[in-house]
Amino acid sequence: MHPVRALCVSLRSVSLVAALLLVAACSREVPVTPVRIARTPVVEDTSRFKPHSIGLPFQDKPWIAHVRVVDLDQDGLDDILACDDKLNAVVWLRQVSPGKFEESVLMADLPAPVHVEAVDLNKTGHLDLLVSCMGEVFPNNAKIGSVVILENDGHQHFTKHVIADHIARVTDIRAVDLDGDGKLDLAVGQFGYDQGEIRWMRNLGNWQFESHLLLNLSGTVNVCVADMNGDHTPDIVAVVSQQWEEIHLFENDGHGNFTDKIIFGSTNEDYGSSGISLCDVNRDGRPDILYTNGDGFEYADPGKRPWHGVQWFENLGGGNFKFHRVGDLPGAYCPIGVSLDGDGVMDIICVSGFNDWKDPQASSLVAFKNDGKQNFTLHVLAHAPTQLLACDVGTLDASGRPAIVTGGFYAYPPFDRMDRLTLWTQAAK
Ligand SMILES: [Ca+2]
Ligand SMILES: [Ca+2]
Ligand SMILES: [Ca+2]
Repeated sequence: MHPVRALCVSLRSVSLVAALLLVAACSREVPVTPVRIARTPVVEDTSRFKPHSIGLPFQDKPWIAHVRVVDLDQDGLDDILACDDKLNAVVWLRQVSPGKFEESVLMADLPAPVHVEAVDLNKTGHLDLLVSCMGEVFPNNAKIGSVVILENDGHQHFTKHVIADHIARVTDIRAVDLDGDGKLDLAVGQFGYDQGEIRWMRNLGNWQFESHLLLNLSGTVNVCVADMNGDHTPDIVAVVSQQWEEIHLFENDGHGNFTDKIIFGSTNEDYGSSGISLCDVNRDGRPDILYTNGDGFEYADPGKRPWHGVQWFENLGGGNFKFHRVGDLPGAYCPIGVSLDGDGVMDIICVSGFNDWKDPQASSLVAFKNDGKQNFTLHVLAHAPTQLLACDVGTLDASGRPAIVTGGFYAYPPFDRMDRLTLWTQAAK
């Protein structure tokens, strides 16, 4: 570890005051944002969504790390992709008729897949899959991660291309043309453990890629790609957890040269950064950043922490952002922006992986309802199943209203109220 960074880390753990001093003294310019603990109104709203177990029955404790809604076969019906770390497989729940799903394994023998994205990488008109493989889900410093692309033959039969392996554990891969040559490149987040990194991979064609290092910190959870600063070039936003607890914006000059800007840093090294996604929360045309902190992996006593919750960063343009706390949620994971009422006002749903599961009233699925002016009310949608790490939304039943899919990951007791994949449908109005 770089000595300045090592100093930063050791000082960070001393106290808030010491941490504030150290950030000023540190060569890394981390903007310190005071985190106000928001007291949002809470509404018990458990009758709004009806749960349905979907997919294959399970015997062992489910380990679903990620779900993604996409119409994989482009037949007009949204489908569900999931990363199953008990099967070490990416599975496809095809929506065969509205609200009915059939599960199949798209690719097995994947080493701990934790994120899947669908994109037509080689421009054949068919959706290929970007699969982030950690090698091991639980802490491990070995170079066991891999970047895998599954090439779709047009009939949802896939050929595996291992683009990079023997690298620090990979947690997220996104595709976008970063150097402006017309080919889709990759942004890659690598959690690692003590050593991780963020890289971008230039697409040379014929499944050949050239790696470029962007950051060599451990703990990257997500990378997202969009034009964040309004200069019409795609940028990369990343959340780095572990002891860093930072959000980085990599501003792109359009040719794949990046400037790293830290737009958030917590002085709490146990802040528990657990995920980001992009959503235009205030509908001003600029993508904003949704951000959860609720990670409980690696803790001797995994569970709720009073600072866990949800926040959004308002994109002010020009690469500037304003922090807003949305509300508290112990164990918060997987923030997704969606207009639940279909009125265009962006609500935020998320799940809890690490709540106090001995308490039957602990929330596992919630929505922060937006009043249209970015004031949020916490709606508790469910208390069970517990231990949810993954969620997504789409048109997944005949109602046409947004439905939710969640995935359960049961690493710590209590092992009750479990489900592997759950579809949550809204009653038609
Ligand atoms: Ca489909
Ligand atoms: Ca840009
Ligand atoms: Ca916005």
